[in-house]
Amino acid sequence: MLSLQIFPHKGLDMNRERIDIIKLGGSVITDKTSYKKLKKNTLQDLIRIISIWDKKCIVVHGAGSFGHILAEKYSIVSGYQNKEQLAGLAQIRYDLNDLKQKILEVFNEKGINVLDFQTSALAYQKAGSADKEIFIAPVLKALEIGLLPLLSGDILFTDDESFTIYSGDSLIDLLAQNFDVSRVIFLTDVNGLMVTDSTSNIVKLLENASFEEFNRIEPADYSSEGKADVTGGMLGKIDTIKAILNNVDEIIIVNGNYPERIQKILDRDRTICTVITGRKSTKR
Ligand code: IP8
Repeated sequence: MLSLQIFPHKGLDMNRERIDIIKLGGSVITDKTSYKKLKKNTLQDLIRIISIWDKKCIVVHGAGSFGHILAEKYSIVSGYQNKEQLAGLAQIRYDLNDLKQKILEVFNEKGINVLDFQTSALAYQKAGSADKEIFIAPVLKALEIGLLPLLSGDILFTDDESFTIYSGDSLIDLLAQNFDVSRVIFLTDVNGLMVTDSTSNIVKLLENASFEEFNRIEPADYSSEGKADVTGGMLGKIDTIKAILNNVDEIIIVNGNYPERIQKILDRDRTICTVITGRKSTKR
């Protein structure tokens, strides 16, 4: 008779190579005002550049109009309230798969060995805890053997509310706690973080900030475009960025509609973007 044995994880190298995490923002790869509208050309441009990235990386994509529109309609962020929400939940998961499939297709066209993971199948939130648990070993192993892991924001199951929205940004925070991450690059539809100068009241691009400087800036100082987004848009990013900064060298926020800027970041050249130095950086 065949007997099954459970082996401890072999080959999970704790002194592993440092990685970058790239977030394909939902607002840059989809038209957020139009249900399930993909910006195919932009997606192709971005993946063309990612396919020549000089380092091991994980790609996380946002949901854009494949997730946020129905998430708002069915109040997914509030957790389980009524059974009508289940139709919304199932449809959003279906739509997210659809978006992921479209992204995978473009990676495949570029000959990249990309492998997708369903975030909600790897992560869970236990009762009475704000922290999420993630089963990281499969992602780690995929990276180790040379695959490019692709994950996304998702609807996560929880003990307390049954389910909740889990943004790709929060997922990146969790990944940064578990991997040795050098840079996190947010590809968005804005040039970076806009801040309002408290004396002149002029809104300008924040080009560089240290971890300490970034923590001193009050949320009210950030300029917001006021776009509807169940995970809070750019303003909602701020706290997550502060958390991620604890575990990475650098966070870069760059406009994904300008592929040449991303190319410059890849080449470590200066370009229009926001660069925030993390707590772990040796460059400080
Ligand atoms: O677009 C949200 O992820 P995000 C996930 O990264 C859903 O904020 C399902 C709306």
